[in-house]
Amino acid sequence: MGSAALVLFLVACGDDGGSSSGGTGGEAGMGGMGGMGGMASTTVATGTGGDVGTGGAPGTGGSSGSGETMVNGCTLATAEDKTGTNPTLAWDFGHQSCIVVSVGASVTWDGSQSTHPLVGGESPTVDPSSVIGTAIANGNSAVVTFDAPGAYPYFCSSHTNMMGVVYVQ
Ligand SMILES: [Cu+2]
Repeated sequence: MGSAALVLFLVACGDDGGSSSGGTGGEAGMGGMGGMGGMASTTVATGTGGDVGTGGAPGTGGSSGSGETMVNGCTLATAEDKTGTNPTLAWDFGHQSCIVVSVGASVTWDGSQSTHPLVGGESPTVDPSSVIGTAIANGNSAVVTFDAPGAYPYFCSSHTNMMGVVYVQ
């Protein structure tokens, strides 16, 4: 009984040893190839990292954009905050206005559209694509609803010193 048990034990050990040796050898080989692949990937990744660093440079260029250009006598920094309202602007000789409104706001220019035709653009150049060019004019006023953020310069086509900008945020 003792000998049989020992033989069975040895056979069992032999089987296990053979199986695990073969398996370990295979895995080691695969692992080696994987290691080489990993090194190649690491080299590529390092190169990509360099590109990301280069990408940081344009960010510096963006900061130079903080030097805000004056348009129609206005800059966003000095514009009057009218957010949350639908403001009415007095539209007459000498008009100069720089305001900030919320997206969806309606702005009314209260004044004769025959004497002072409201147009969009940087005075004295009309921008035919401006939403202000589609103002709803009733003769004594014009109303524009601003549905998209941006800067909307405008002026009077008869008196180009009547001007301003509506900043929509
Ligand atoms: Cu005018």
